Amino acid sequence: MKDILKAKFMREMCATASNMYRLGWDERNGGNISYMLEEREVAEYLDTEKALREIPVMGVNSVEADLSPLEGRIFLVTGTGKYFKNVEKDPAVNLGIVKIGKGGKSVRLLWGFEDGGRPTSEFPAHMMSHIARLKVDPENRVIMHSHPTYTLAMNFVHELDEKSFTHTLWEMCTECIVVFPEGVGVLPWMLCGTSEIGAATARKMEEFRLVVWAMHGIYGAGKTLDETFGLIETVEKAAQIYMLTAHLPRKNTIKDEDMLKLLQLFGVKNYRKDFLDLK
Ligand code: 2HA
Ligand code: ZN
Repeated sequence: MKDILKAKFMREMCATASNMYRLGWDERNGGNISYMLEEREVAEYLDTEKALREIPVMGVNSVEADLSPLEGRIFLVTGTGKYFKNVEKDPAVNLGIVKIGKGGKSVRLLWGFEDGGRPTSEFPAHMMSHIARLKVDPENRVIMHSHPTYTLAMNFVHELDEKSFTHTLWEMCTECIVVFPEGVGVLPWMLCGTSEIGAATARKMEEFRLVVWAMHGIYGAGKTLDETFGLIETVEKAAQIYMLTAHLPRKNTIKDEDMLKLLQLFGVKNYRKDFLDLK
């Protein structure tokens, strides 16, 4: 068997967690990532039938979550209580590879969580989001949760309706509307680590790859770690520009007609027309 610490998926996961930490998005144990792996890629490194232990699916407390649509699927996932700061220097303690068990009520640990750990407290929200995204995009592989600073700051001073929040972000960077043309979903403040927030996030994920958890953070979904990171990074950049300018007199703006020209130039058809105010 090959050395799993050298696997491309492992190196990418470590680099992503380090980047997110250094950007200040994931203080202490904030944030979590789950990355669905193909059985054949994992089989180069591990016996995918050999479980080290069985772990019940839970959030902060036990939860009601039906993960049966993911039965047999394998995820590389960050651990509960673990710090993104430490993932790269000790992946085998801070990360785990789990296979969703029969009926979707527990997971089988194939690798990692070497100090007795278990998947992130947001595991139900992640898995329900995977189920929702896979229905609309069979190539989706990644769910990522983070606490990006300016996105959070914006939650405290901007209206939280999806149209208005998305429109402001689109106005802040020329390419925002091309990067997330479907807009950004917004959930009100809710208790985290529960199946309620998991189900609410998953419902939004049928429509959006980005879901803001008001005054908490953001969820992103994508085909790769890079794509998902890039989505959150783009929202965060736009939110930063908003927060740097919101208190100053606005002299210029990117107009809705300009946004439409961008969509046409990049051939983007599936955008939220109702989030634009076109004459
Ligand atoms: O894992 O970010 O939302 C810590 C969190 C919970
Ligand atoms: Zn969080």
